Amino acid sequence: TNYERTFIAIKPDGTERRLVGEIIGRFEKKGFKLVGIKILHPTPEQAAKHYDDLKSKPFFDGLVKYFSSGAVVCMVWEGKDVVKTGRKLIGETNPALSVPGSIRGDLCIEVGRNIIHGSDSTQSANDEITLWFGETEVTNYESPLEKFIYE
Ligand code: YYY
Ligand code: MG
Repeated sequence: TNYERTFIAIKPDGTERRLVGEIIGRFEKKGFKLVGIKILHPTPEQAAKHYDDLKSKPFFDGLVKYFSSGAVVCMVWEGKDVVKTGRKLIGETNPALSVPGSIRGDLCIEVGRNIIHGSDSTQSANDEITLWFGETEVTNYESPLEKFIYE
C-alpha cells in the first residue's frame, strides 16, 4: 500500500466564497485523514516560492497576485495514493474541462479562479509541506475507523 501525504490549499477565492467546509468535507467523506491545517494570508514572496516551477509562464505574475490576495487554508491530507486521488477529487486545471462531481467541476468557472491547489507528485507534496508547515505543525494519529476504510 501507498500511504502518503499531499498538500492541499484553498485559495483566497475559495476561502472568500465560504467553500472551506464544502472542500474539507469532500476529502473527509472520501476517507482521507486531515493531519495538518492552518489559515494564513501568504506574502507575494511565499506565493512565488510555492509556484516557482511556473515562473516562466505568462500567467505567473497574476497567479502570485491572486494567491497572495487573501486568506489561504493550508492543509496536509494523508491516505493511500492521496496525491493522485486528491488531484482527481480536484479536477482539471481548467474548471471548464473538469467533470461535474469534481471540486473544480462543481464549484468554479475560470482557470484563474479555480479555488484550490493540490500537489501534483509525491516529490512536490514533500516540498510544499516543508514550505508551508513546520515539523511540529503536522500531526500523526491513529484512527480506529481505518479498518472500515482500508482492507
Ligand atoms: O496544478 P494545477 O493547479 O491544476 O495547475 P498548474 O499547471 O500547476 O498551474 C497552477 C495554477 O496556475 C492553476 O491552478 C491556475 C493558474 N493557471 C492559469 O492562471 N492559467 C493557465 N493557463 C494555467 C494555470
Ligand atoms: Mg500544479
